[in-house]
Amino acid sequence: MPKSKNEKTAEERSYDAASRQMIEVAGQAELDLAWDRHDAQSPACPIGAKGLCCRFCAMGPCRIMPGTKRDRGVCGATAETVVARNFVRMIAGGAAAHSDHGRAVAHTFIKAARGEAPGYEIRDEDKLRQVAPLFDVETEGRDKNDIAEELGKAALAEFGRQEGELTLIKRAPEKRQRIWRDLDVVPRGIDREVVEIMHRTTMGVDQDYRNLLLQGTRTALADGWGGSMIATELQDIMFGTPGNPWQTKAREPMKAEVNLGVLKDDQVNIIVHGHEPILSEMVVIASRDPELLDLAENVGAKGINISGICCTANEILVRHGIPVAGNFLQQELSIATGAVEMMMVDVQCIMQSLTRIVADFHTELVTTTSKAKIEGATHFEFDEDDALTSAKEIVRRAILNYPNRQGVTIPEDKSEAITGFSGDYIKYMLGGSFRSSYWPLNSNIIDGRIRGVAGVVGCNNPAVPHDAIHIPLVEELIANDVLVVQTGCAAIASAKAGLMQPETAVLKAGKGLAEVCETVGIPPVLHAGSCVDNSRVLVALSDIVGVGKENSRLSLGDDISDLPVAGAAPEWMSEKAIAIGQYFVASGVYTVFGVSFPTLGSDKLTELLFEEYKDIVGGNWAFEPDPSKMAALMIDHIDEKRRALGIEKARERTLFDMDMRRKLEAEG
Ligand code: NFS
Repeated sequence: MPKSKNEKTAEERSYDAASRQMIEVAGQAELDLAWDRHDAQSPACPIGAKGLCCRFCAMGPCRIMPGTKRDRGVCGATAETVVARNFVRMIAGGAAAHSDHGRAVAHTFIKAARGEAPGYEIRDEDKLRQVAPLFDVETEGRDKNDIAEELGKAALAEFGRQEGELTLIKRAPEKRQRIWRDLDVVPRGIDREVVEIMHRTTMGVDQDYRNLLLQGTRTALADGWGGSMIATELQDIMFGTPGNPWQTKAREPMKAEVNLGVLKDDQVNIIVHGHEPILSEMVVIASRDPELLDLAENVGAKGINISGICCTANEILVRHGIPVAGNFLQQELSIATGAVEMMMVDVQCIMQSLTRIVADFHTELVTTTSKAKIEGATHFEFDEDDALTSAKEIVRRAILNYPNRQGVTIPEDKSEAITGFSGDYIKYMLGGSFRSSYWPLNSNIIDGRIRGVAGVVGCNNPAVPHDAIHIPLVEELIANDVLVVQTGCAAIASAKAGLMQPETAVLKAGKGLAEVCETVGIPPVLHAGSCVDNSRVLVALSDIVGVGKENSRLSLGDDISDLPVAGAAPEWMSEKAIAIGQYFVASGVYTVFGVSFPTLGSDKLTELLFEEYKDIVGGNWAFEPDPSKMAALMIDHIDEKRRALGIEKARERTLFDMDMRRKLEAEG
């Protein structure tokens, strides 16, 4: 099939040099990429894009067009109701994905504690003893596996819980908890909230957009403070907390290489792609097996090179420094290098198009879980009861595929990044082992060296140039003394662009931020992990509020909504991003999304999310596709919060224009 490969140049499609090179290579080979399919799908249906298409019963589908005779669905549903239904179903989808991941981790965690899952163990006992009391699990004088089994069961029970409040809600500042209780949005159980959204959005149930949004909020909170937080905490205990100085004893940041240049032309390349680290952790261990290394040598390879794509990549990057081949829009490009013996996938963000691309190469696409099979891929059910044997079998298969390699084009581009900034590690970096705390951060915010903190997270989306919104946004934020914390594909974008190196502070950060980063020895852009690890940010924000309780001189208010912080997902595409955005907003964080916004079909609903929420939940949404305007919105918000705290110093906003960027690039 002839491809629309020339509709846009590689430069217009991606900011990233390695991706540009591979887009050209793929174009010459007439490979069909996400960008081509996006062009073929354009223009997008304007009704669906604004959330105005209702397909929830067979009287329609109804396309709601406010201001015309089609201003209601067949059942009479208004634009507000239809847009709200679609929006909260996105939240349900995102929360379900994160939470089902959390559930899978809890299952393995319990087996590991019982010794029923060889290869998995409780690695971070300190964190185990920190988290267990949150679930009222006694730790005194008990063996770590006993504690872990009880903790795992308690965590698992949160999913099916029917009444009361989710346990980890109590980690939020007290004022925040009161806001939620007053609104009656405290989640009762993780699964229950998702199911209730599905119920309320079927034909003829909840037809009040405000009421639908309350349930959307409750479900999003069940994700951030429930399913995602359980995933993060149990993974840390089982696989090790990123950068935990007490656990690794290394007290050194994790260094790793990022971008397609990590693929090796003389080694067996295995890419792990998806989200759950349960399999990839074992594959990393299997790849070091002497027998398999011998086998690799026998087939003519100099070793076995594991790298990752998407959040699986982030999980093994932040814990083991395993290289990252790329973010979401690089999954097809990695195969087009011809250098990948196997792409092994589990769940989420895996494009079905991979089966078409691998058909042109020797690469084998392997699905590993019964939850996510792809027609045309090889399915190899991963047995977690005998994980290492499963992992070794998969790795062996990849090795045996090495001799089938034909032409290889691996871009040279790769960057070094310092990663693994879990909350524990940031506190340690700031305060040392004896005074590990966020107090130095509060102090630097109060004296103005650090203006505020921004979370820049989320995906790639072929609707906007790849990484090209992320990078200028992050650069402009740090140039204005805003410390940036990142997760997901956004973090990979910055790592590729070299923004996660200590020298970035001197080269690109504002004077105050650079000074702090140099003193503490951190880059101004911190990689905190995968998308479920956004829960780390919630805990960090609560801890920053907590500093003020211990020392009023260092107080930044008594709620997350008082903090000079903001969030953004500049290139989002997944329902998971909407769930994350809603739980940040509902936790009191101003959050800006780029690309497009799925409620623009209803003025009233959008007004509720963008304006009224400020008074209702203390955080609100905004939509702005331009990175510089997005930075301006976030910085203005941070300054407004500084003024309210009485710590604002008059200063100009540094506009990071093209001239400045070119100058810096020339210097760098
Ligand atoms: Ni997050 Fe991770 Fe990437 Fe987006 Fe997908 S990988 S869970 S959803 S695309 S950031």
